[in-house]
Amino acid sequence: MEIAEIHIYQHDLPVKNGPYTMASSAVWELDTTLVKLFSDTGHVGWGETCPVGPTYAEAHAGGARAALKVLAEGLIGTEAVPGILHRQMDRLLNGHNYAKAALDIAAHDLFGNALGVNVAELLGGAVTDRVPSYYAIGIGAPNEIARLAKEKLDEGYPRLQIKIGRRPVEEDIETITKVWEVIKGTGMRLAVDSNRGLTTSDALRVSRELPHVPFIMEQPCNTIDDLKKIRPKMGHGIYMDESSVDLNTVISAVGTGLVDGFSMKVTRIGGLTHMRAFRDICEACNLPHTCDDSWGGDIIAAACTQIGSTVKTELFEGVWLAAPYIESNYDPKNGIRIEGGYIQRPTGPGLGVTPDETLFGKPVASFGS
Ligand code: 0XW
Ligand code: MG
Repeated sequence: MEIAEIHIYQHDLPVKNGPYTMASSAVWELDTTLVKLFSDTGHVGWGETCPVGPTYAEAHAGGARAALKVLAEGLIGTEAVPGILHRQMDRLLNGHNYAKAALDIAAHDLFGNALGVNVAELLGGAVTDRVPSYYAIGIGAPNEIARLAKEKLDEGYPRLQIKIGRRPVEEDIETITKVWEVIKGTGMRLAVDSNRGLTTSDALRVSRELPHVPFIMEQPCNTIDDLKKIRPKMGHGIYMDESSVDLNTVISAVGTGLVDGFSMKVTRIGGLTHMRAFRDICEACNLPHTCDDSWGGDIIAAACTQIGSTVKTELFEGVWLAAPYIESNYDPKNGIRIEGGYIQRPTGPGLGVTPDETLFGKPVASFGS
């Protein structure tokens, strides 16, 4: 079974009740890229990649499409099997994991569709069809963030992430304190994410002033060297997010004991092939992690949900989806939704979702047709 056609689409995703705010950016509308693969056997697979603006990571929407065009030309005639496709992509282009991820996700969807098998089964098998999610609250005034924390607790979310950074650190400390007053004793887990936005001294201060609050600090500072500096003095666990750009970095961070877990993005690491290896490295070393992406519609959401469903329960920190910030689904029937803080996993073949492609208009580029 070979890849016969590749089509690339662009689609805008406005942020519901925007903007979505982080230390690194505030975003009102996201520019997503979809790819559709056709095999010579007539099977179809969809992939997607959607950087959350141009400053969150070393990734941007135009860059994804430019890289996809370089890749697509050389992939026509390649075996439509995820592992083989990945090696061929690496022969054609160095790096650009977030673009390769869209094709890797599409290859999993296509392969699953061709075999009549769900992607979670291709990835080793789901441990649950009710996949835990977590909610991320953007940067805001302490009282407002505490109010939203209560709302998300009442909705049933098992975990909460709050954003801090790039403002007086006293306001961050007050925010965490007020959120803890709301969720203390409820069992809701807490992540404090500064999206690279704290200095090393402010990261240490947040930890030092709140020894009684059991949160993990996600990507407190900008670089791996910063994390190395604060690591021995921190009273709280550190999870790596933006700095974990590939499997080599993950292996090194795990091997040197630099972090206690990861907030991992499927597209940053290169798609489901690498995400599966990442999951297995974490399981071997008993490290917790999430399965997320930075943004995206139903295709990304389904990819995160399928791999998330395969993670060992005790190590799983949940799937973050942009769904609460998006007006509607690509797939009106089986589209991914969060209800009561959990996601019902689609169990049909492939990713289990079928987008209404009229939403995407004409492809911006086509290869092999
Ligand atoms: C909360 N997220 C998973 C979604 C945003 O794009 C950022 C990200 C994070 O944890 O940094
Ligand atoms: Mg993060």
